[in-house]
Parts: sequence; structure tokens; C-alpha cells
Amino acid sequence: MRLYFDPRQLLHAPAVELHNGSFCAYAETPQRVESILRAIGPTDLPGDFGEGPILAVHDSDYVAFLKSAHARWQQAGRPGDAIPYVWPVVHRRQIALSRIDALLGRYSFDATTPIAERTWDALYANAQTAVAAAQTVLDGESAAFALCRPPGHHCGRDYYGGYCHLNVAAIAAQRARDRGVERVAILDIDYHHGNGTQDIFWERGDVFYASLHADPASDYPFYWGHADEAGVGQGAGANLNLPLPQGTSVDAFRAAQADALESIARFAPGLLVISFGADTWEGDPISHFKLSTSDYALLAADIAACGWPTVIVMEGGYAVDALGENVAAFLSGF
Ligand code: OKP
Ligand code: ZN
Repeated sequence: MRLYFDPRQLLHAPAVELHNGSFCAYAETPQRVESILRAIGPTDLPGDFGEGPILAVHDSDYVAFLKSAHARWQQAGRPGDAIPYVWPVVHRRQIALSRIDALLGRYSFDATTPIAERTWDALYANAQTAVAAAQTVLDGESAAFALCRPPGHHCGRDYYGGYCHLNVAAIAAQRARDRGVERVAILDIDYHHGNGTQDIFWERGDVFYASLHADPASDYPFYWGHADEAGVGQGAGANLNLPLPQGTSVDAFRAAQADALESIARFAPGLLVISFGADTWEGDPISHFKLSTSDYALLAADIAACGWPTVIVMEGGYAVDALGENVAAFLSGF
């Protein structure tokens, strides 16, 4: 299987995050990548596909904001990473927003996702990694892995949050659409619901989104991910949420995944994108499922047996020492 990664993705390195009321070490650390690289071996650099694939998913004003946010933060005299503290939720007038704090609140939905000095360079490379894996599968490989970092499934067309700024799975899926694949499915098996991916394709019937995740009644991102969210308009019926309780282990997870695969099979995709998070592992520090390392090979084999050309995009997984083995186990199933 072809594996893609660009070392510039490590340039996004926020120092701290706001976690349960205090600042702690950032969980989505560059060391996650080092663990994965140790376990999967050498990777290929992606080519440079330009900004086109990014702008096919994200609004241009949002991309312009991401590029300039940290410089504006510095111009305002601020130290460290850019972090929002105000949001236009109530009576959201958005006239001539220019103050960096106003912009941060306009384009984010949480305060856990800093923008650091080199964040844009990392995000650009991250998107290229996703496109390279998609392109390899479009060119005829049965599967490819994009070692994306930071993750992407929490960010939407014009908003970031949940450690995510560019939606790499959506960028891969849209690339396939733009290269002639009529129906693309996304299977999201990260511990958290991929609210951004759901939002991006909410009104579209050409991209099916199916997600297994911790019930939003108990877990982040709280405001999305319930079972009755099915899409609207052209997208009605093309969104499937399968929330699972904390403590879920492989039997229930595998059964839910089989349900998702059955729905995807009815949709008959020409290509599958997997948003793969290893934060479903039993030892993950911020999550509460009970999958073991060997379970990932089983789950992957169930997906591979469906026979769809498959792009695997890395999302979460925060038990850094075990992360590499968990990813390698998943890839071995293909
Ligand atoms: C990103 B991905 C804060 C806990 C929640 C955001 C979690 C983002 C997970 N106390 N922080 O889905 O793995
Ligand atoms: Zn997650």
C-alpha cells in the first residue's frame, strides 16, 4: 500500500490547549506522527496539487483567514498561539470584522484548537498528503494511506475546531468527485463524530457520510452526531450516524460497522474514504471505547472485503506510544 506523509505537517505545534478549565499540553502533538512512522516504515512525499483541492471544499475567505491569522495575532501584540475567546453566537452581527479576536471567533467553534506560527504551512502540506493518496487510488491502486496530521473531520467549509482546520477526508472525497467518481462514501470510525464532514456534505446526495462515534450526549462535539441526523434536500438519507455508548468494545463496534457498510453498499460508491481514528483504543487518554490493537486488523479486513477502492485518512488517536502499532494493525487488514 502506498503511504503518504509530508514532514512540513510537523510545523503545526501548538504549546497548550484549554482542557477542562486549565491549560495543558496539546494532545494533538507532532510525536503522534513519529510513533506512526516508526511502526509503518518509510512514506512517500505527496506531490504539489496546489490550493485547488482545498478551495473545492473550503470557502476562500476562511482559507485567507487561516493563512493570515497568526500574523494578525502577532500584529496585535499577542504572545504564543492564537486562541479565540469570543463567538458571534447571539445576535451574530458580522460587519467589517477586522480585529483578530473577532475573526478567531467567527471562524471557530471551540477554544481547543490554537493557530500557531507555522500552522498554515502544515495545513497546506496536510491537504496535499490527502490528495496524493486519493490520486493514487484514482490512478488504479486498491488502497492508499494518507498520514494526515492535524486531523480534519471536525472542521467545516468555513470553521475550525477539535484540533482540525482543513477537512482532509472531505478534500480527498471531493478530489475523487472532481476526477469523475460519481458517488463517494466516507466511513468515519474515529471515536468522535465528524461534525465538519457531516456539515460539508449535509445537502449533497453524491457523498454518503457514515459515522460510528461516542454518543454526543456524553462526548464532544455534543451538538452533532445524534442518530436522527440524516441530511436534507438532495442529501436526505445520505448521512448515517451510529452513536455508541462509552465502554463499547469490538463486538458492538464491529456490528455497527457492518450496519454502516451495508448502507454504504446500497449507495454503491465508486470510492471509499475512511476517516480513521485510533482514539477508539482502550488506552486512549481522552476517549472511552475499548478496542484492542488486534481488533483494528479485523475491522479493516471487514472493510477491505467490500472491495471498494479505498483512501485511508488519519484522524485522531492520542495514546502516542501505542498509536503506531494501532495504525499498523489497521493497515495490515488491507
Ligand atoms: C479530535 B479528533 C477537551 C476534550 C475535547 C477536542 C477533541 C478533539 C478530537 N477537554 N477536545 O476527533 O480525534
Ligand atoms: Zn477523535
